[in-house]
Amino acid sequence: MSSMDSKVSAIYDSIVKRNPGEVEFHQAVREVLDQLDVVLERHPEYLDQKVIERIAEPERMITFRVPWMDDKNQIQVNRGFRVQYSSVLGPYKGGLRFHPTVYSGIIKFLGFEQIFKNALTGQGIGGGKGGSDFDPKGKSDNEVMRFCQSFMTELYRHINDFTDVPAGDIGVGAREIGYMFGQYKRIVNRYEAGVLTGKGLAYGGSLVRTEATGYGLVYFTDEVLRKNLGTSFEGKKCIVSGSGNVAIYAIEKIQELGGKVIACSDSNGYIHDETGINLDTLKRIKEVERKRLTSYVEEHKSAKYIAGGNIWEIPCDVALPSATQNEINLESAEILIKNGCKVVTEGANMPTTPDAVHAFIEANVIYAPGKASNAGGVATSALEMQQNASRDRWTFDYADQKLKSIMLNIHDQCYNTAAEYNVIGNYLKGANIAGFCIVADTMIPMGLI
Ligand code: NDP
Ligand code: 2IT
Repeated sequence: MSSMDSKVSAIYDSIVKRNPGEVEFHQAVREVLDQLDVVLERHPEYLDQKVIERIAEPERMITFRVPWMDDKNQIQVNRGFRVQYSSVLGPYKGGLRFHPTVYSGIIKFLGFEQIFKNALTGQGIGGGKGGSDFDPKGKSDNEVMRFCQSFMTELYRHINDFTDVPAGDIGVGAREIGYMFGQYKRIVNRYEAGVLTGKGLAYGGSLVRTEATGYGLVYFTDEVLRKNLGTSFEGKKCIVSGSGNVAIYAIEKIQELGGKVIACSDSNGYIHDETGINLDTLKRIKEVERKRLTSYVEEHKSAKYIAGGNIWEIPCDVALPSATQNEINLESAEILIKNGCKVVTEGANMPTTPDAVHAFIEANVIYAPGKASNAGGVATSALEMQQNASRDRWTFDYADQKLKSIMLNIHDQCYNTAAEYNVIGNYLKGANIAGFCIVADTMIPMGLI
């Protein structure tokens, strides 16, 4: 499936060799390099200047101990990470993930993708990512606070509003950002609102940041539907996997645009409701009560809960994977194709395995990679930084309009780049080439960095 030429292939092999065992990172690198042959033919300077080798090596990677006391007065030790990947376009920018599966390979895959995603937003933000193998599930509020304080007690020395600006990702929402912001402020004795994004509205947060990734994904998908199929969300059957921040606000916007979301999931199973997911119930269960999806079916008799099942077996028109990496494999892709799915746009980062992506493209299913379609979250984080820097507060509608125009702009960059390389409608190629060229063209004039 690869179109890599021998030079790029040798670069890829050396990246694999110097980052042993980090399979998700290898996968993310390969996705980009697989698209670059045509670009390197036009831009031999990228090879001469060793742009790929330089971009693939993080500027800095920090790993640290996070000791904290649980509610039983037992000491717990977790590992913290921050990869400061590329500051070519601006301060490092990217979320923090708290999940037991976190290790260097996950942080580096996310940080690497973030470079190109952030480039596509056009907002002057570099790429970074961080997190911990801490598992927030089943932890009390006090435990989460103590963990976040300990995490920031080390992280604070590596970040500030001009250097590196973290935000949320899986397991990190407004609650965790609040605890981390409080600890940062206390240590540095500065009310430096722009050091973190995704903050509460009362202390420098931006309206629309909570909704941004999900809304942005749907704005992008709406444009994909219009441009390629001359249609809209009206009457479309949609599946949104996950039931966290991205999924909830993707569902909200799809419903507003007249689509019907018939299923969503968590890591234990999925709910299927042909009458459409009830968003008020879903929000209350997940955001207020912090309960599992099983509670949903207790309240809605039209819905079924399927433990451990495969959500992609349900026939749909549009699939929006919004839970985690590699959640659509080849088998699921083939089922989606067979059932007539027309569009797959990623809310999560790298949710589709490479063979599944290939299957979608071969079957003419329109596929958009997360680095384009889920960029609305980080884009609105950059809008939050802008408000913090100018001590301004925008209305919901103003921030939402900005988000929408950024997503349309990202769409057009991908679409037009694909057209320029004679692969109209190939958002995989369009996004990867457009993102890579922005970083490469900005980096070269800066000399040997
Ligand atoms: P949340 O923590 O709010 O929700 C994550 C959801 O995904 C939950 O439903 C969770 O289920 C499920 N999930 C997480 N890990 C796994 C797993 N290993 N297997 C199966 N299901 C899993 O995170 P977000 O909604 O913020 O993030 C979802 C995706 O979107 C991630 O890929 C993230 O990187 C990406 N993203 C997030 C952005 C943001 O602004 N938040 C921006 C751009 C991308 P359970 O509760 O059972 O764990
Ligand atoms: O993957 C992502 O783009 C995010 N988790 C959001 C990052 C951010 O800085 O808002």
